[in-house]
Amino acid sequence: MLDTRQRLGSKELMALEDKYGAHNYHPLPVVLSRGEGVYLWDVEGKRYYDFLSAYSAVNQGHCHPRIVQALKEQAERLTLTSRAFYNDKLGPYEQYVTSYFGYDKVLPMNTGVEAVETALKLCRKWAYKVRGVPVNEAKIIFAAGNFHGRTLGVISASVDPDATRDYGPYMPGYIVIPYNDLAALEEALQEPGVAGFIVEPIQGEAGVVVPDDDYLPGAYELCKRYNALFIADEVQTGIARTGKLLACDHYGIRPDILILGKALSGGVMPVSAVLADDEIMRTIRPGEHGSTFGGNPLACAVAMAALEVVKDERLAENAARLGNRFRRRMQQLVESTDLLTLVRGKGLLNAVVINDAPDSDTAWKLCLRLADNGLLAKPTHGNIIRFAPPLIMTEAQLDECCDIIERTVRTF
Ligand code: IF1
Repeated sequence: MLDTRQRLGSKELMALEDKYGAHNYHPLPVVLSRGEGVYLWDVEGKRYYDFLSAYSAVNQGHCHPRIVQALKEQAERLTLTSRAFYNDKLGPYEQYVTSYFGYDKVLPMNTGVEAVETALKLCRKWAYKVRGVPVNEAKIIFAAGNFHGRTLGVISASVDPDATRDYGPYMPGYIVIPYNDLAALEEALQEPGVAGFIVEPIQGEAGVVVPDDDYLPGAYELCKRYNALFIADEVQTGIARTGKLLACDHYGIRPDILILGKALSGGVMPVSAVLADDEIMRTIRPGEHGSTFGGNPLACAVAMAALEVVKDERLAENAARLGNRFRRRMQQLVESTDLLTLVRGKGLLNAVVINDAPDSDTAWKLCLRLADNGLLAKPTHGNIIRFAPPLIMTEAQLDECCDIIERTVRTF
């Protein structure tokens, strides 16, 4: 049975997904079966450079040997106890991750959106227990263009009709303001009951939108002035992706609540975390929040290895250096072709904008050609392509990838 399945080709495998899986995705027509470092292979054996890194979950590269080793060793000892009991990996991991990021405490979860929900619940708890907001009157501010995940509580803050259509009614207590707009933030913070502001330091789904240099420090200052929590969703921007350990490090600000996911496990399994100091974290008490899998020993072992790799292999430095190199090359390309209008990003989280309408299919078609030429990237909107390779890439590999992109654009 297994043998026959392994021999199926791309066409058959795509047909199976089409027939038996919900149609909630529209993937590029590439069926992958193996990954190593910056490379992926499809079932026919064709090799690609990965320029998505599973939406920045695979910052450490595919199947990193140290992370996989940690996974194997722990999988053979103990995988899950639930939080009904203590386990011998959780305490050491909590000590490690809090000192790594500089917070009093961590609340371990699994997916990114669960960590976002956790942060929102923490913010509300803090509003009632510490700030003294009257019960059920807490409000949280979001920035338009946000992407924080797919739960009802989180899509309620989305301005993307694809995320919200026919999923109402929505969560009350949210205020959505324009991104990169400090005046709008200050106005919203003056509303009664506002307890926090949640923001992505760089908006991913919106098309790798980097705010003005004074935006995040200014937003942090405003939150302090109005006694609201500054909550950073670094699920995508964190863990060295933008050239610093956290994107907030570029601006010298330390969020009151920090949300991490994706690369916290190097893409090996879902591991997310919410970090905060005691004044905030101690407002949640036994029985008031949790999950079956959060803090499981397998996740703890994997996350510790994944974070060690980030430090030991100096991935933030590499992302910063390669990012500059990438944008320099892309800038030259932008200036010498009519197809592209601009490149933007930080570290190895970048995007190029195509000279076409947001609802065109040009980015999709270009991504198909890139795949033909051995490089996998994903459109975000019809006219934007995100480029986010694993952070372990070498300069020589990056140059080769720039050559592929350049050749593909010039012959498009
Ligand atoms: C999908 C985008 C990326 C995130 C931020 C929380 C989450 C995400 C800042 C939730 C997740 C994903 C999920 C993925 C598409 C994707 C994405 F294009 F939609 F915007 F990465 F750029 N906060 N991002 O970016 O994390 O619960 O998924 O673990 O297919 O939905 P999750």
